[in-house]
Amino acid sequence: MKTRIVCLPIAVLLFAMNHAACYGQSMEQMWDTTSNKKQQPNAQWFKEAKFGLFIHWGLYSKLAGSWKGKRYYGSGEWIMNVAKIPVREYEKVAADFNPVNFNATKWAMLAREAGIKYLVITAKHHEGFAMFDSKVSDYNIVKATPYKNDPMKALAEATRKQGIRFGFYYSQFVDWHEPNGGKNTWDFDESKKDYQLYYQQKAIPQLKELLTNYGPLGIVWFDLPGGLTKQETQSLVDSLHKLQPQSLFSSRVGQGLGDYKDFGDSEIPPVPINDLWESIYTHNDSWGYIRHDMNFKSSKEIIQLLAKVASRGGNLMLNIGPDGEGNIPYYSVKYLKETGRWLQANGESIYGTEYGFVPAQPWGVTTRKGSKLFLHVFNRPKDGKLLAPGFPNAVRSVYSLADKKSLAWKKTNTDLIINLPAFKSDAPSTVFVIEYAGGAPSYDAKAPVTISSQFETNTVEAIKATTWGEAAIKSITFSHYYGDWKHETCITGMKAPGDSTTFSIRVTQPGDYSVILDYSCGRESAGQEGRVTLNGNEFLFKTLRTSEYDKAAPLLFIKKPVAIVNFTKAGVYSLNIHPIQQGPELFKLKSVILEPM
Ligand code: JFZ
Repeated sequence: MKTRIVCLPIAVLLFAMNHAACYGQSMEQMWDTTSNKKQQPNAQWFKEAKFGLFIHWGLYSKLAGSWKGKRYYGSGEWIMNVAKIPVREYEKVAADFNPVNFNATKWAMLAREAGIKYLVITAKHHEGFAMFDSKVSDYNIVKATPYKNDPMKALAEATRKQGIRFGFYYSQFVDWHEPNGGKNTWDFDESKKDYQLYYQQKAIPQLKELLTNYGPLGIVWFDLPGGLTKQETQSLVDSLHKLQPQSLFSSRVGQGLGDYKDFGDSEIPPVPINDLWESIYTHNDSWGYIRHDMNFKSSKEIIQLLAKVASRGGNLMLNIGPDGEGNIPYYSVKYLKETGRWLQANGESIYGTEYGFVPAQPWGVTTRKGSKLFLHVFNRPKDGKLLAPGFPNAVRSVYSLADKKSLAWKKTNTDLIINLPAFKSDAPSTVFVIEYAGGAPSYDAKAPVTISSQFETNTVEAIKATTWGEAAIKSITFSHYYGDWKHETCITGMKAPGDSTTFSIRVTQPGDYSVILDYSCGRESAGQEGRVTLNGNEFLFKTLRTSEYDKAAPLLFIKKPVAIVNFTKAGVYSLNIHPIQQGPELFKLKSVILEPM
């Protein structure tokens, strides 16, 4: 799993940016992020939904990240694999699985209150246990637990009552319980497995049960393709789509045959994309419940994440992990409700929107619907004058979304400057609306990055770079604990003076700015000299060691000031970075930060 996953983000980036060849071929089989590009007849709801709830719930939820007195961190639903628990022992967890506090109506009402439009729950995860009434295998919640009920039936009904689309996650290939299922190597010999038999006897019949017995499904969220050729995958997809032609299949069905693309945790495509796509994040560090995992994202983080994903044209599906008794963690309930309260007032700027044509600014991001551009302001400019650059259209009106109060504005060429009212600077996101005339201009990925003294900090992200020679923009993948994958887009491969990186920046106020490089640098790379050129000045720096790249450990970054630059006038400048000598890669550069002095 680990060796394969490093390839995925590269492919993701390639797909988003249309770069050259991907080195990973196994990724195509395992972590498929491509979609069939076919117009799905029922995709509109998904395009408009923007906010989904993912639920990982299974026997692992009962284990809660502990096995035989030992605690595990990271992806809790992987505990059977990580602790190499034999099938016969793991099966016994079912005898104690009795989620008496599960209440489908409560869960669905929470989702509704949170502003969720679709919900996807694990019907069967890699552990192989069916959380539904299955005639195909007795290893299911009705037959094997004291609970004896089918919570999926109740949830399918309850969500529909709340107007929420319902869907199932199903691990179609990985099944650690079955002798012929994928990836249990501690009980079974992988080379002796007959995947076809497993698909015929368990995965396909169970998927048919799910697509037959639970009413219309918005989504079937396949996870981890494997063991099937493209043709076999095609016939699986066809036979299932016959049961529910309206249902959308996730890209991890494999072989490019999914109806929409999925990105992984902390992975948002760096530039807007038009196709159907979704980013999945988990609320804390694990997908399945872990008692000792309290690293929950605040409602402010969730709201900004949602806006950021929407500003690139996608959906956010946020995961929560209920415990083995059926309780949703306290902070998930709390922060989801707070997110819902924000959406109550500001939903118009999220639901049904497309990416905004004004690229990310130091103050925040934009979304668009019809002739309205929504400004999601995370940081208020100190003087209250907000710049929306790249705005060729005539402006009809500008107002606050919450109270509809109109605001004064001024336009100079394609710069629109809005006088913001006072508002709470620590609000998660304050939304303003511009109603404009004419068609939406296209998104300019090459627009210079705004640098303004009205903000404490201005970040120029790696994705904005133009690279030369061997320098390249890459997504680097690593985890902290286990399976909690992080992705950072960085500039890599700067090994010689010609391997350089250029950013176009637009400084909106003259003055002194500190130039800070945000990078990661291993032992081999540390101690090399590089040069920043900006505004006719050259600044030398020497790289500092942060950490070695290891996909199973945190990748550490340092924000290192390397220069002060004085701009005597506002304007567009070119910022270049390169090594001064040939050597190992200078560093992995995440961003350049400019801060007014
Ligand atoms: C897969 C599963 O293995 C995991 O248990 C969970 O269900 C998750 C939703 O999906 O894991 C992945 C796969 C890819 C990424 C992250 C988690 N990724 O690319 O970031």
